[in-house]
Amino acid sequence: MKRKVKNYLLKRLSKEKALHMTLIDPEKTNRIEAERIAKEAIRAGTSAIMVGGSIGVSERMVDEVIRGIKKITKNIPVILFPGNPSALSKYADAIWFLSVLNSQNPYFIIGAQMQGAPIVKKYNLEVLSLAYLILGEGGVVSYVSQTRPLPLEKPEIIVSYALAAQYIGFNFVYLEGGSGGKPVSSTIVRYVKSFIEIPLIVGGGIKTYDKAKELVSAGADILVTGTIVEESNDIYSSLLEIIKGIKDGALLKENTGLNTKET
Ligand code: 1GP
Repeated sequence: MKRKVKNYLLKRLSKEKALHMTLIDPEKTNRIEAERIAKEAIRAGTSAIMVGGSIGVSERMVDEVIRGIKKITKNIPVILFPGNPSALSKYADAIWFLSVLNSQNPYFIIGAQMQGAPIVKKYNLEVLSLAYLILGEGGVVSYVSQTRPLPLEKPEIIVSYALAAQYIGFNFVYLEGGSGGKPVSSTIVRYVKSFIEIPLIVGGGIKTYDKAKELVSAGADILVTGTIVEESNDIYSSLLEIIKGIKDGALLKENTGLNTKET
């Protein structure tokens, strides 16, 4: 089994303590725009580009966007972040093979994954298994995936899901506050991180230096930002601020109890 991207991420995590990933939604971004975003994001110091979206994304659209990104870089991995099993691309380096663990519908927990697995095999994509938990406002993805977002005032439920994910064998946990929504609180991040050893990814509504620093110092290992690259007139400066927040947060990081051993 390929482990190139996983090892790249764990190696960088062990050295830098926290990373940034840029999310590009092919429904909102064409190939030319994707090239521009990738160029600026890499210049600002992003560690990987994620490609995917919840609605209106086809395989052809994903192919186009990734081919654009690949023109810019061969060194920064492109990781699929699929909203459905028919929006996969053979041009990606890896896939977040995600299960929406708190969906109310088994299709989003294991059905879509079963449909997509043979395609992942055929395209020879590296698999990064990911427990995806939707919290708080949840946003569009919570409607699409028929998920009742976990309540922020009940951190014990969120922690229990994250821990269960680790025990089942997922390699990463993602706390999703919903694209463009209110970010997950640092209290939740700190609490979840005190229970799990696998890397913790946090996304949804992160737009400022302060928020990035706060989440990372509380224990987040990877921050994902998407909306900001769609809205900003100066992608480089906006991402540079967030990545600076991540680096400064990493210096204060309370819990680095990560199992970052390469496999
Ligand atoms: C969405 O967590 C990601 O899946 C990114 O959220 O678009 O708010 O940055 P934003």
